[in-house]
Amino acid sequence: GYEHTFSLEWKFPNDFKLGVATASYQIEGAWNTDGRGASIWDTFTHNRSVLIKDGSNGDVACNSYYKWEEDVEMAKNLGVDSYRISLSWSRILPDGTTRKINQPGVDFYNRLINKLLENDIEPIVTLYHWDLPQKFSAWGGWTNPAVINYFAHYARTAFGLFGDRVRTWITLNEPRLICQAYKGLVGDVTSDFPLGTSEYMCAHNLLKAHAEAYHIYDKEFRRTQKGKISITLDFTWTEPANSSNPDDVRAANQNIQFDFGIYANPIMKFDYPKVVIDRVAQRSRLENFPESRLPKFTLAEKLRIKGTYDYIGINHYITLYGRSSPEPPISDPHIDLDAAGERFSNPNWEGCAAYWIKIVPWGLRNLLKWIKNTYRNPEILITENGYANAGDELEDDGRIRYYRSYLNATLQAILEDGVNVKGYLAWSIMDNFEWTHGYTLKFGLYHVNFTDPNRTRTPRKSVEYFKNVTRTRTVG
Ligand code: GBH
Repeated sequence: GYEHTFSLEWKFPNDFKLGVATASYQIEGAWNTDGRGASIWDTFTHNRSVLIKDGSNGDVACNSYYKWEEDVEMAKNLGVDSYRISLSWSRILPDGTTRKINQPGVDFYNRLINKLLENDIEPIVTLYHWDLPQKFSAWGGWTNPAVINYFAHYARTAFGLFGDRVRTWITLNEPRLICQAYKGLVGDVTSDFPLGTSEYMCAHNLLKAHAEAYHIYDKEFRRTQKGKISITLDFTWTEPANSSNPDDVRAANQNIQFDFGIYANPIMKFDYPKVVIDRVAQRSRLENFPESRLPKFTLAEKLRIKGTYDYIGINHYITLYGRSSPEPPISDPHIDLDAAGERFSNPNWEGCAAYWIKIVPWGLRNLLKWIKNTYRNPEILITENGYANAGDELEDDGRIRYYRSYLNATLQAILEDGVNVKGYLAWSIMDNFEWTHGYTLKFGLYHVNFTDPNRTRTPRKSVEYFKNVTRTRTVG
């Protein structure tokens, strides 16, 4: 059953991080200020604005490059323990491929990190949240293994510059999205590699890049900086449509392995999941490829990737049902055909302005239990979870219902299921540039007025709710 009882007795443990999350391109603005180099998102939004719902871009966004002090005050007002940011690679290393450091960009992050610490708020820092330096676009972005060493250099640079004050690092945000949407949905990247191949080349390179960053931290910085480092994966929970039907159970698991296991297994176990290796090999053979479209790791590479996590970061928004369906016929290769299975939502679940987000708190609880059981109870940090409005309303009772139920599911997972969840970061502290949805979807606890040059922030009703959570450390 999926009973969802609320208990006001339950408290978030003292060391549990209650926080909020942001990302550089979505909030900073100042896209060509103070020496920042261009990223694939600048180019994409400028050249292909028809693909952005409202034709907008992140040139100004929330203007947080200038309004960072106010952002920290908002975080302080919310009473959060942690504030997740991402670094803009091209603000620090404008070209991406040279050692030249852009000091004003470094100064910006120093000011922000220091201000957070002065206010007793822990900065949680993501190295890469999709804004690849433009230079790499023509190289094929992450489908090109040459990017790995440049990322490693960037990671080392960031640890050296900020690691004396950062205790929680995230290498990559949602590699699946980077790879599966790179042909247009996630920035301007040119690649001739066809779908069905590119997703796997990209995943392969990202796993190696993550592992390099981890080992650099481990070898060169951990002893003095004493932090933790891992990756953030998105997790769409897929519940078997009929859990007493073994075919549905298998189909649901297969979808989870193609979405999540493809990254989690090499890092938390060893190599890609067997079902992914087998299915891509089998379909590649039927498609007449000389070898599997899924690249192979050498033994040395498998060992280098294995264990590169101090915790696991999870972004969670979506629960779907999964059921078995006939093997898709052989046609143009695509990772979705390799994954097969059929996924669907329940029209009775309460939704929000983002069509893909429904309020299904038991999905979070089930996925947390699944991680515990599948990967020997790792430390988990929920690095994003959130709800969207479409309009300018400040009375956001839906968001309050959403946060309350997902925070409660998190508590149930900790207290009843013994899952080792160490934090929950709400997406997001304020409305921001929602990628291809532009400013049409508003995920903020704070409303931002994007027609006002001052980008005025106004607390929504949910700010009061969240303050009560951080004050009482209960779901209220
Ligand atoms: C996260 O992933 C991101 O990390 C964050 O930056 C983002 O703001 C947040 O979620 C809220 O969306 O209409 O075809 O684009 C987002 C991944 C992107 C997956 C939108 C679902 C909807 C399908 N999501 N996508 S589409």
